[in-house]
Amino acid sequence: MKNRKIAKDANKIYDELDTFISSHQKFFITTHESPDGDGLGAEIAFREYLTSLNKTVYIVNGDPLPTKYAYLDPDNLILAADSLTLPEDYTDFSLIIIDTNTFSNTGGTYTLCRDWIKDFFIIDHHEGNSDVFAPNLVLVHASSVSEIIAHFLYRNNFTPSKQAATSLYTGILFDTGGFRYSKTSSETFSIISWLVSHGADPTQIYELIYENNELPTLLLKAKMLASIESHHQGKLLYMELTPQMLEETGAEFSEGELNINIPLTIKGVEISVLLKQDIEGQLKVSMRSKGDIDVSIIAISRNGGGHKNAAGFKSNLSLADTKKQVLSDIERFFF
Ligand SMILES: [Mn+2]
Repeated sequence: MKNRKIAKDANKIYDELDTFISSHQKFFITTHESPDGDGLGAEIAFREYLTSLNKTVYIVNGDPLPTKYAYLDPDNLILAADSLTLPEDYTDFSLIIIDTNTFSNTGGTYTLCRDWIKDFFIIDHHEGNSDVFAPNLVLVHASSVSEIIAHFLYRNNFTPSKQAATSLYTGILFDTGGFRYSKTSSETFSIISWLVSHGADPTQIYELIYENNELPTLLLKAKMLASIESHHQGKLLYMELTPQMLEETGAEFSEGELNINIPLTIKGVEISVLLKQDIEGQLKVSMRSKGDIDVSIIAISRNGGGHKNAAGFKSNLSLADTKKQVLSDIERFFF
């Protein structure tokens, strides 16, 4: 019965998204900084859907497409906010924000649009309290924004191309860690079945995401693992991803970020903390937890966001001071 209620609520907000789409003709689609497989896959599929309705659509992101996701965008549809020449009628465009509920998290797109955008709509699955008063489709029980959009397209009797099905499958696979994380549900698997029936190839997508790494990525992982510190009798593992590590290995920042999940594979670990900074980027803190430990409390208290088991925030302090601060914040879970 619980699922029926969720389905009913979702239908109501799917209607709101339908209304938003039908009341606009021109759209920018964007996702958060350091875009991941979920945000990117959802953008590609949602663009295809809007295009099928004869809408004008540009995908505009604050950060470039990570190399490993090039297969999601063979036609180079994803544009860079910092080098975009706005169309003459740009003020007619509305904005669809995917996989974050905070406009400012879209980085370069926020800078590009914040002064003139009249309407935007948020599609997301994260908890957090920013911008939620804007029109939105936020389903925090969903495994991924790709799952939300796949359900929405299915409900609207849309037939996805193989490319769109592949993109949405990628997003769900990525955000569920290969159908393992706690929000993986029967609804996830039923929509996965639909995507496979429209051409998403599980073996091929698995190989593209998980067996397509470059040597620098492995060398970066080695350096990050070497930085691990154990706290609270091994319940908390702390790790770093520094600009120096990126310079020494030549690896991409987005590859290093994924290593935050590795400490959770160790027996007895309840929280994984990663301090990460791209070359010339801002220092960020990412946290992952198991079970009932709600790390989003810490992220939100530091003006960040996320959900119970995965959250983060940006820091303007030095790495050493940020480390001290977050380790102190986290003590609340162990005393
Ligand atoms: Mn996501």
